[in-house]
Amino acid sequence: MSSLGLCLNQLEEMEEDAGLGNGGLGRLAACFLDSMATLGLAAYGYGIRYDYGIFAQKIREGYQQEEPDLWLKNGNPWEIVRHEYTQKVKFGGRLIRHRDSKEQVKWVDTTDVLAVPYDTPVPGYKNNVVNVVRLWSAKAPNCFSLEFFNDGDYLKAVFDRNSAENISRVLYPKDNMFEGKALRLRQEYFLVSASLQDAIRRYKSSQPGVFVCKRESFDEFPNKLAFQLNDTHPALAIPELMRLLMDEGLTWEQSWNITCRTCAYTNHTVLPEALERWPVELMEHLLPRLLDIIYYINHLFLTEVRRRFPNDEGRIKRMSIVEESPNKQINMANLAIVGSHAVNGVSKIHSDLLKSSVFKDFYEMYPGRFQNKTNGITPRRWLLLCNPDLAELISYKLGDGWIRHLNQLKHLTQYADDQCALDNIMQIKSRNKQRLAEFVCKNYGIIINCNSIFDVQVKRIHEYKRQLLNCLHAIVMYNRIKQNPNKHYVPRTIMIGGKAAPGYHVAKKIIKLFNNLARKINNDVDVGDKLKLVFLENYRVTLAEKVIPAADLSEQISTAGTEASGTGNMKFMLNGALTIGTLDGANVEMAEEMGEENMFIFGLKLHEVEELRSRGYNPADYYSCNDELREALEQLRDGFFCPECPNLFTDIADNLMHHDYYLLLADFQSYIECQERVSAAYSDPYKWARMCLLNIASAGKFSADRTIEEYARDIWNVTPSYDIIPAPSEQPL
Ligand code: NBG
Repeated sequence: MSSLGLCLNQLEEMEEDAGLGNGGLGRLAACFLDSMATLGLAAYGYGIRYDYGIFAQKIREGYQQEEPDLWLKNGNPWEIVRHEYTQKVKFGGRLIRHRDSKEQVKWVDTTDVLAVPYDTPVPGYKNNVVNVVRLWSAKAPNCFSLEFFNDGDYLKAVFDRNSAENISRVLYPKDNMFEGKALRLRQEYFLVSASLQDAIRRYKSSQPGVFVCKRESFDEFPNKLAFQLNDTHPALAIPELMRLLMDEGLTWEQSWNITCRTCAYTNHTVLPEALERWPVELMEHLLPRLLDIIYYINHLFLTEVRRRFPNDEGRIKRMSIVEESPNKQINMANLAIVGSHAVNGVSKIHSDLLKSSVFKDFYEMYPGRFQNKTNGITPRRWLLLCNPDLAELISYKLGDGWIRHLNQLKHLTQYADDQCALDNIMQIKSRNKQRLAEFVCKNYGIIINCNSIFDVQVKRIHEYKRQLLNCLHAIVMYNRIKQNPNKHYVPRTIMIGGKAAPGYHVAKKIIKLFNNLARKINNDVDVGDKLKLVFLENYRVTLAEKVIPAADLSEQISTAGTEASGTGNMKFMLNGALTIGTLDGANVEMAEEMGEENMFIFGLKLHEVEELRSRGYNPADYYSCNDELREALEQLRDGFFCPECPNLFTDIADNLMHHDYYLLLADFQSYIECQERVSAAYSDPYKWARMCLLNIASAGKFSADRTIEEYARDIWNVTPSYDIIPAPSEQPL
């Protein structure tokens, strides 16, 4: 590289992120791939090779604008196309039944699309294991639109190929939100059908590179394979596996037995607007054979429910896979539960909530099916790679065993009162902060005070995550400084980063609001460097790697009961940032690990949220007796932060004052007081440093290696191995 005059670091900066997911869900899968390879598990990650990943976010005049993410424009040296494993995926068509058989149904006159796999290696950590992530790209077969060829309309036939190839064109940019678009359903089926056919092909050949079929019997299938459904997006795997097995000649009963023993479902949200419900009409049109199978699964299932719970039609209605009103829809979560042998949530509180509310009926019917698997993150990317100085310090103190066995971090507690170790940690933090400050100055032209608290909230913009509560705190700080400019304040830099779904107007307005607050506050001479606001444009993995190691304070402030787990929370903890948070998602278990005295906890607890809502929540109760809250809301309402368009934020204020579904006003006072405790703690550098160290020392549980060990033991029935296998160069020929 250097002989070519190229600098490796510069080249690394130029490389595009593979932004093939929206937020925590896809990123979790990426961490799991790293852990599965490191634990020596033979695992494949299947997905779609989108031409366009998550959009690039530009901020213009404070507003988010989306630009297409053509991540493949300069080529992608890490992948290799495997034409030899191309699969055919069917759409549309009609069914021909053989008498009344549920097994022998022909799906004919389909429009077929080819799925072409591209493989990217996933190396384990220094163990010579390399797994693959296999992403499917859609391609029209040569015979596509044959009728037009016959009509002689050659050009139309060629242009029409787009409709097939559009399947892998673009990632739907909504996080935690369902949108019932036909193309999205086609994407989900495309992924599922190609991946299952690929797995069945591999099962049958049972020897790498051998194409002739060796295994005839499917008896061993559930012992050799496990399909872990990452939310319901691939839940069509259940009827599709049924279809493929019956087409192989198995009976319904044999196929159902294999399907349920092979599939398991992870739920990642309880937000009702995120739960997938596909219109029956759409399925009938696109996937008639699958709908047929779903109907029969539902028929057998409801028969069983009726037998177990006689005369309980309410229960039947709630549990049915096919919902009748308002429109006929397929409830994908119900389908996923019925067709799986294990169902899990992603943190303790979330898994309990599944059992007590969303899936209560299913829990009563199948109590043994429900589990918890608390999320984790890979310590290789989220410490070793992104914070090399801290990694080196830890290895210097403890050796490098922590890289594979993150629980060893607990031995850091012996340094909790070691001034020298605490100084080292804070020096590393300080250098990381300086690097981030340089980045912020270079990219946004804002000069920030490196002695201020770096107070960071980076995640998708969503009302339930309450970036608005953070904004209210910024307004309160500002008003206090203005009222009393000469008082001493612990300086802060509040940074928010994250993308809003392009059609989510409220989320987009929250971005605009924060940018307007920044404009006003950052240019006020009374404020100076006591308070600065920075919006981190185009938040993505590569930016997270710069921001997280430099953070002092991590904002995890969702309404209790809404964030399934969170994984950003764990990344901050591992890098020695302290958390201000509610008892929601994995925050609960973080507090358990480090002790509540090492975290800034505020706000309503889950049972209090439930009580308040059932009592009837009235936001006016809160602002009428809170002067600072009322002042902030009035400023939003009357255009104080937007003189050029004074009504811009009126709807935000009105919504908070009259509806406030996520209870920001109820948690406001508790949040402000908690932020005061943060500032006080930061003024005591020794205390703060000690808390940072104890955060790092307690982060062991949140290794994705621990999570994967639990999946392996409790769901997949496989045994991890920390063996180092011989490198290719060491293997006998
Ligand atoms: C998200 C949750 C997060 C959780 C990740 C990974 C969806 C549907 N859910 O709280 O909102 O950390 O999944 O489990 O994207």
